[in-house]
Amino acid sequence: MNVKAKTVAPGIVLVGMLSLGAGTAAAGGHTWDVNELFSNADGTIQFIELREGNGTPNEVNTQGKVMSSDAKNFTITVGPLEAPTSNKHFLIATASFAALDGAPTPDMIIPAGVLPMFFDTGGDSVDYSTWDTLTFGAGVLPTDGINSLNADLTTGMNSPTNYADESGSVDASPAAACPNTCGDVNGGGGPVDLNDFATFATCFGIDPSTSTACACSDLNEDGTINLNDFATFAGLFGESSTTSIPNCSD
Ligand SMILES: [Ca+2]
Ligand SMILES: [Ca+2]
Ligand SMILES: [Ca+2]
Repeated sequence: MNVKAKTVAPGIVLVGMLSLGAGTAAAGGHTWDVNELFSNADGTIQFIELREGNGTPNEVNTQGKVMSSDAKNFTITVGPLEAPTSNKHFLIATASFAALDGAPTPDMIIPAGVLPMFFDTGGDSVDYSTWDTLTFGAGVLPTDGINSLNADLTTGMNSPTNYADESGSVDASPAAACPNTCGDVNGGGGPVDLNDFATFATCFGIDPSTSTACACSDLNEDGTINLNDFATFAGLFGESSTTSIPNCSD
């Protein structure tokens, strides 16, 4: 009995020491803060920028951590990260954000199942696995598609930064409705001419909701700029756009 106790106990102590070593000294993942939140008005375009705020080089274990809002959550699947992590950023964003001009490549895409509005623009708490939470009330989060919310609840131009230190800013503001008459793609009035075609060609294939400059190229106002619009455009070519109906889809 006495002999048995002496042989088992050291083994338990050894396992315990190994577990402790792996969990603390070797690598962690709990000093990441929710640093910046961005959303457009309908919550279809969002990003969460985390930042390692402790200057700690080995906080590589982001994988398995849970991002949660009051109503939704998902698990971070990216990691372990490559050290050093000190003061780095980690960008989690919607695929719709990743497609915008000026967007740095997200480190992880927010799963479609928690969209739109992973976090509620009207007030929410965004939490990184209980290690850090950014809580904001109604009217605090900008939704103009330009500005974002910082951890100190100040706002400013969105500044997404990823783990590779690529940063940028996006314009997710809603495109204005086309202010021109039908077929006057580039504005300025006059007949529908090659200048209008040049703008149309530039906008072809672009989502008009992401570009105010291309709003007039979606001639049938169905949210895409494609051959159907070209057919309408071709039919108007040479005509005086000032006499056209103001809205091609009317
Ligand atoms: Ca930022
Ligand atoms: Ca024109
Ligand atoms: Ca169209």
